[in-house]
Formats: sequence, structure tokens, C-alpha cells
Amino acid sequence: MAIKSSIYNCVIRELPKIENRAGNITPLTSGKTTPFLIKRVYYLYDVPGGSVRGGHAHKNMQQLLIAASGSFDVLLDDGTNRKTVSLNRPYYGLYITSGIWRELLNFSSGAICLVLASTYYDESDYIRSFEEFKKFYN
Ligand code: T46
Repeated sequence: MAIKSSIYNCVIRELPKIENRAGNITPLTSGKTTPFLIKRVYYLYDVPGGSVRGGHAHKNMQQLLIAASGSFDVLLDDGTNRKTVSLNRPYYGLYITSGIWRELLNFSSGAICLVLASTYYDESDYIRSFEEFKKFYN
């Protein structure tokens, strides 16, 4: 049995925002903006209306999810508790610890989900079945 994570440790972090008349900039610094060192960056875009992404947990990877454009909801489940967080501002990031089941849904048209990740891509880090996830952590 693995050490169980809690959705209550998955929190919104306010990101730096430098404003001027010509627009805003949010710098993301590994280990400073994020509570982990960033090994990988990727983004979800062109998500068709009604699509659900995620639908898995990561055994080791931690992440910061940012709605760089538009909005979407993130459902988080630790095997006991469940909550949904809405992301709709590019200066807020949702920190997700390892060991959390997540589903991304209700993408607005043109939404971009920017992901800062603590690990390189590794398919063996995924748990893609909710039943398996619950067995792994309970
Ligand atoms: C999460 C949400 C926000 C790669 O080859 N390299 C990569 O770095 C990634 C992220 C994916 N892939 C491949 C693996 C799959 O064949 O792309 C395909 C779709 O990946 P995945 O199932 O991870 O896609 P999502 O959008 O369901 O989930 C991803 C993250 O993995 C996940 O942790 O929270 O974005």
C-alpha cells in the first residue's frame, strides 16, 4: 500500500503578475513559483466542447495547472474525498500533489491548460483505472 495523499493539500497558488498599460506578464520560476523543480512543461489546447481529459492519477508527479487562457474545471479525488476547482485566471495555479485522481472538464472555447510538471514523461507513473487507484491507496 502506498502513502495516501489528500485533496486538501491541493491548493490554489497566486502567481506573480506584473502589470502595465500594454498588458500583463506572469513569470514562472522553477522551485520558486512551484513547490517542486520543473522538469517538463506541456499544454492542452483545441479541446472540443464536452471533452473530459485526465482520468488518471500519478504515483510520483506533482503539477501546477494554469488556465493560461479561458477556463475549465478540475475534479480532484484522493480515494476518500472529492472536490472540484474552477480555473479561469492566468495568475492562479492549482497545485496537485502526487497520488490524486484528476479529471479536467467544462473547457471553454479556446481554453489553454498550461501544466508545469515535476517529472519527465513516464507512462509507468500513471494509474489509469479508478478502481486500481482506490486499491493502490486504500
Ligand atoms: C494532467 C492533465 C492536465 C506524452 O507522450 N508526453 C507527455 O508529456 C504527455 C503529458 C503525454 N504524452 C502522451 C501520452 C498519451 O498517449 O500523450 C497522450 C495523452 O496524454 P495524457 O493521457 O497524459 O493526457 P491528459 O490530457 O489526459 O492528461 C495530461 C496529464 O498527463 C495529466 O497529468 O493532469 O494533462
